[in-house]
Amino acid sequence: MKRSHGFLIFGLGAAALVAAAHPALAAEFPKNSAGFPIHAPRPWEWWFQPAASPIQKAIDWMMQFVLWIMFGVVALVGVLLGIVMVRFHASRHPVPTTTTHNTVIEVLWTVVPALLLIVIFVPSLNMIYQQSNYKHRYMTVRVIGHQWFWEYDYLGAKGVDFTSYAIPPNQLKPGEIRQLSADHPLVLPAGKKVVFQITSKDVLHSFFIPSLGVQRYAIPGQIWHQWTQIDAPGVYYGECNQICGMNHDDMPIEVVALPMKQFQAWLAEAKKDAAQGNVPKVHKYEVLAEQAAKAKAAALPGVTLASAAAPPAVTH
Ligand SMILES: [Cu+2]
Repeated sequence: MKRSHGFLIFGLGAAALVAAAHPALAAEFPKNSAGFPIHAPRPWEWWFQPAASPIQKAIDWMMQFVLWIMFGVVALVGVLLGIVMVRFHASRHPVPTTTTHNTVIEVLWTVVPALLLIVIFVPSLNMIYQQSNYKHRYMTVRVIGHQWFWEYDYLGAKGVDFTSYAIPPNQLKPGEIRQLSADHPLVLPAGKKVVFQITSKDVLHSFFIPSLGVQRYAIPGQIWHQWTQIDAPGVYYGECNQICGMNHDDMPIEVVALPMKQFQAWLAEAKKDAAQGNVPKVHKYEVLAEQAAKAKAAALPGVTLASAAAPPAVTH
């Protein structure tokens, strides 16, 4: 008995430490040259990446909620097993009882697990509804999987449709991440609801951005939806997580979330580029961010990005 108590206390202590360390670990992010936090996976990270969207926060909460219930169940069963092994060991309890039924216990072990399932089912169903609510979107991006790159088509922004390839390891510049940085990142506004229309041109892919709570199969001939709303400006990473052929690992997803004004400026530039038949220039958002910072520092109203802002791309 004493021993199982010891294990229980140790387990509770370890779990409490992990729970306490989790927000502390999430507190700081390295910054890129434009001053945006980089939300990338880190060595020895063994929890989810810090949540950066309402859906991912809900997923994170749900995971911990179910984890604690599971922890309670495992601890209870472990303690009961311990009691049985110690107290009813053949040496201490040579004559077994002939008990076969106990109504109270039988009712309990039916009702309690059923209640636990209901307690898990209700928030889980709620989350499914939340995830499939595409109303009040700000914009829609069609995401198309290809062997082996992504294509992003900004619906409602004429011609803004570009491909996004992994940067080969020998061409990485400082601050870029191997197998995660892309040549043309998906640029989105922070704080706005964005809906992805996800499909594929060839085989099954999967559009997966863990910190934003986005994961959907990209299926040829079908369009599946998923939405996100990025909490704050930053760079977020994901990858195709459906084995899709030889270069499956060359399908990273890099999302750059910009403050609204910078996003509008970027979109205006991207539209201009598209009208000339060019893809949006590589990492132009960094240039824009630097311009914005300079303009702010110099307090020159003529140089602010607002002047370049275009009406938002709203589609339904
Ligand atoms: Cu793929």
